[in-house]
Amino acid sequence: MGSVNSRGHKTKVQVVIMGLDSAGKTTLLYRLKGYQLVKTVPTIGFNVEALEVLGYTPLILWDVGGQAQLRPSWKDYLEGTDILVYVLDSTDAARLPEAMEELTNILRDPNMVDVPFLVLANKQDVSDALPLLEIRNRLGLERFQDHCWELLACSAITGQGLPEALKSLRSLQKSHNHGCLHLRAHRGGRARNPDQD
Ligand SMILES: Nc1nc2c(ncn2[C@@H]2O[C@H](COP(=O)(O)OP(=O)(O)OP(=O)(O)O)[C@@H](O)[C@H]2O)c(=O)[nH]1
Ligand SMILES: [Mg+2]
Repeated sequence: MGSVNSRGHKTKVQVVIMGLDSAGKTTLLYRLKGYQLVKTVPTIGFNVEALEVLGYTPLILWDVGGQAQLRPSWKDYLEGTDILVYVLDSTDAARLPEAMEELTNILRDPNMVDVPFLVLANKQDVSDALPLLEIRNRLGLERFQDHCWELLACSAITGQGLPEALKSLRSLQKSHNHGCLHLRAHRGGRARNPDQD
C-alpha cells in the first residue's frame, strides 16, 4: 500500500477521489493543486496529480471519472488506497440516494477495509445548495461505523473549505495509522462547516 521507506514510514499517500459525474472532482483536483480554475470536460478514465507540501508526506490524488458507465471500473482504482475523497454535488438533491448507494458499494470492496474517507459537500457557492446539516441528515454516514470519516462543506469554484479539506486529509491519514481517537472518542466521524466553526 503506497510506498514505504526503510524506516517503514510512508513516502506517498494514495488518495482516490470519487463521486457521481459532475460532482466537481476534476475542478477540485486542479484547485487543490493550486491551478487557476480550469474548464473541465467529463473525465473518461482518470487524472492524477501529486500534491507536495513542505513537511508533509506527498499526496497522490487520483480523480476518477464518475459517469454511470465508468463506475464498474472504480474497483480497479481501490487497491492501495490510503484515503477516499467522496465528492457530492450539494445542488443535486435528487441524486443523493444514488451517490450514497455508490459510496456504499465502494466501501464494501475488500481493499477498503479500515480505509478512512472524507465526504465533500461541494458547490456550496450555489444559492440553492443543500446546507451541510441537511446533507448530513440525508446521508446517514453514522452507519459506517467501521471507518473513520469526516463530512465537510466546500466549493471547488470559490475555494471555500479546501484548506480544511487538506487538513482533514492529514488527520484521516493519521487515523489510518493509529485509529480515529483524535477525531472522536469512538469510530465514526463528524461533520463540519468551516463557515460555522
Ligand atoms: N458552482 C459550482 N460549480 C462547480 C463546482 N465544482 C465544479 N463545478 C462545475 O460542475 C461541472 C462539473 O465539474 P467537473 O469537475 O468536471 O465534475 P466531475 O466530478 O469531474 O465529473 P466527471 O468527470 O464526469 O465525473 C463543471 O461545470 C464545473 O465548473 C463548485 O464548487 N461550484
Ligand atoms: Mg472529472
